[in-house]
Amino acid sequence: MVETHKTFCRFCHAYCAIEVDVEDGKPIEVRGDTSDPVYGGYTCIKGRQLPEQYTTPARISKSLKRMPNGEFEEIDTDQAMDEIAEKVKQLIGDHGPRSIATYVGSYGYQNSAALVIPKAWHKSIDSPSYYTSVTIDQPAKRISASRFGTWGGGTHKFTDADVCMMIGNNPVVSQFTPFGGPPPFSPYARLRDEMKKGMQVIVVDPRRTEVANRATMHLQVNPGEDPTFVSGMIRLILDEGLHDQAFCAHHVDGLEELIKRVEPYTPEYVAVRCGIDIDEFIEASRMFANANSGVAVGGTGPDMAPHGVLTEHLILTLNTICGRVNKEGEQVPNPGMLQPARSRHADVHAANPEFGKGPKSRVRGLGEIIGEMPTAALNDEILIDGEGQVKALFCLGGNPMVAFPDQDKTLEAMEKLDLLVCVDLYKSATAKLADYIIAPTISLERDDVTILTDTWYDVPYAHYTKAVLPRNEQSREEWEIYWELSHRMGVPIDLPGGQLDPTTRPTKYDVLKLITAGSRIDIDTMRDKGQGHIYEEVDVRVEAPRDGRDAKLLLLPDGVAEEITEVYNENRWRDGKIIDEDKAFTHLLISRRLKHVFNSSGQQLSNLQKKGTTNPAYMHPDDLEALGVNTGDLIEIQGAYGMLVGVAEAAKDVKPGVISMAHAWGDVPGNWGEVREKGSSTNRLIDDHKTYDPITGQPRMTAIPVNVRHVKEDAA
Ligand SMILES: Nc1nc2c(c(=O)[nH]1)N[C@H]1C(S)=C(S)[C@@H](COP(=O)(O)OP(=O)(O)OC[C@H]3O[C@@H](n4cnc5c(=O)[nH]c(N)nc54)[C@H](O)[C@@H]3O)O[C@H]1N2
Ligand SMILES: Nc1nc2c(c(=O)[nH]1)N[C@H]1C(S)=C(S)[C@@H](COP(=O)(O)OP(=O)(O)OC[C@H]3O[C@@H](n4cnc5c(=O)[nH]c(N)nc54)[C@H](O)[C@@H]3O)O[C@H]1N2
Ligand code: SF4
Ligand SMILES: [Mo]
Repeated sequence: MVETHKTFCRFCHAYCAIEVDVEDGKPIEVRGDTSDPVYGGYTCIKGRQLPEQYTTPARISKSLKRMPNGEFEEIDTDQAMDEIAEKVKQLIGDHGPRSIATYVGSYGYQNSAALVIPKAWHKSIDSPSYYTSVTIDQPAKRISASRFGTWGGGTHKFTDADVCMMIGNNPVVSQFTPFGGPPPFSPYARLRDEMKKGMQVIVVDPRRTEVANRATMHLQVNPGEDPTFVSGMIRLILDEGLHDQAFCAHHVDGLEELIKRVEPYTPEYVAVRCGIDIDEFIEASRMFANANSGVAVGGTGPDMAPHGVLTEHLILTLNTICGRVNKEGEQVPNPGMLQPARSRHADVHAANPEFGKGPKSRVRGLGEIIGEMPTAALNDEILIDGEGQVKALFCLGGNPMVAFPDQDKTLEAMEKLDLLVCVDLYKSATAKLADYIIAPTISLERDDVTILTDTWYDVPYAHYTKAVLPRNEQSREEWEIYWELSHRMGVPIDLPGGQLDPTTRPTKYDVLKLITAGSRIDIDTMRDKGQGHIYEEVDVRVEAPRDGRDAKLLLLPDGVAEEITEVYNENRWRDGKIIDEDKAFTHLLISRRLKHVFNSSGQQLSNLQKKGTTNPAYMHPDDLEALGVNTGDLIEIQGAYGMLVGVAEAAKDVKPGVISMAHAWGDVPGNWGEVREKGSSTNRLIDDHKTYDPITGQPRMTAIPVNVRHVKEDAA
């Protein structure tokens, strides 16, 4: 008997509405749910592999404990949690609560309680050592918005806009767009539909990406030059008076000084430095400014490059001076279904920087940002002995060994821990080093609700899914580890709707109810719908400004003016070579995503392996020819801090002088010989203490200067 269930896919954060056929308790097929009012039946190749994810023998379905001989043995999960809780108590007694750390990785984001419960538990035990992948991703967005101030009415949405400019963002592959870009599903169809209605799309990327191929204009910039590009655009728009002068007159602060600061960024200067055609730059600037609606968005490209926080600030500035906000009387397309209802006004919420306060890191002058500790400092917090040292790490659906900057240092750190607990579906590069691997309750076995994507939709949509399959009794959800600890240690977990009962195991529904207490639409209503739904009755309009609210959007908060000038004064080039740490380099290695995997997830599944088992080093054919390298040859990529071996692949879409390579491949260091089967970690090239953002600590993770050399096969 085949039963069909409606749910949503949680292989990635796009949360596509799907139907799953279940036969004899096992998932056998996944299809897009054509009845869903937002997703309309879209799926990708990864989501369609959920049945194999459930049945693959590679899956960890029983918890494992590392024995003194180094081998893993199965352990009953309650027994494992008893032992882990004892160890945590002992470490807190000996070294204080800060010694207990959590890192929530990308699979924590697919569980709608995993970003809330661990954080609440950390607060309860008074341990600031709470880390997530966001701080090695795009923390620049929240940091820059927090010191800029926010417009009460929100910014323009994608649908029906006249223009969309994507800077280092490739949603056709990544399904990820920050606010104002195409919503995270069916991105190609969304672009096509809007372009048919007249939207002009500008893509700024060193690679002619899948989204660039469909765009009105593609500016193939040099990597790492985004602050120059956006400064130049701001200059041109202000110079030609194309900005929204009425909006600026009332709501921004620092315009005059900004005009002076961006003055040197002439079109001539920008075109040379970014390696683009001057006329195209001018045309794109006017195209963006002359539109009535639509915003510029940045993806991981600019955010991972040097000055990522500045670039995001400049993008906010660009959108703001062009007045791309919802004004009084206009509709707020999606005010968020899973958060408390609040009115929206045509005024500014004053800047309130989410950094520079709270606990401090022990290294590089860093400290808490956006309410968590910076992940780029976690290795050092483990490695540096003394007061405040991290001794235990809970790693929830993350893979530090391939995702953290500086792979050798990460290995040293993971090995130094007194306790490493991974909640992982596979024996990943990191889980292999763990003391315990706890079997995770996988998506189809869980209730979840669209909290993560709540404000990503252009319409008031939400989806609550019940578990499709019964849960594997030995498994635990990512958040549930903390309930287990709370239960054994008597630590309360306080949530918006009240305390989580430490005595009786709560259901996921109980937990979600407490997390979403007071939300605009109750989760019971969502659950009763049985599928995703647009809440048409939610119609929020931007109201008149409130009396006495005269805060401004800050175009030049502390340090920004100086940084704009600092970028201008930088000179990274000498004799046609890029200089890094006094050495000369020929190429810049940039980050990217691959359609058939989600970071390191998916590399284990047979249909996805057919699409490739390595992360090729994509280079322009002319560059390969100059090096005497053919597609499929091994190349050595050497940076100032490390080296990796990759498999070369010719790609005309990559700008000459650039290598485009995905991260989160490879294994623990020393996997040279297996590069064709496992790929290589680009984090071998990234150091965490030389080129990093002073606020977020995020190292340079793209635009990395490197040299390339052909490796003769028998030498590998
Ligand atoms: N050089 C470089 N480094 C980068 C980046 C880059 O572009 N360049 N990108 C950064 C970014 S944006 C991010 S988000 C991070 C990602 O960093 P991480 O989140 O640390 O890395 P992932 O590979 O996504 O780890 C996901 C883990 O979840 C496991 N998993 C798979 N399915 C399940 C499941 O159902 N449940 C559980 N519990 N686990 C599961 C996988 O086996 C894997 O070990 O990497 C960052 N690092
Ligand atoms: N299929 C798939 N989807 C994913 C993931 C995956 O691994 N696979 N990972 C997920 C994660 S963790 C995240 S954070 C999101 C990220 O989502 P996106 O930010 O859209 O990530 P990418 O697709 O890598 O697009 C980044 C683009 O930046 C360009 N770029 C690199 N360096 C520079 C630069 O210096 N300047 C400019 N202007 N551009 C540059 C690259 O060529 C690339 O096209 O994707 C998510 N979605
Ligand atoms: S884009 Fe693919 S992997 Fe992501 S949620 Fe949709 S079907 Fe799943
Ligand atoms: Mo990410």
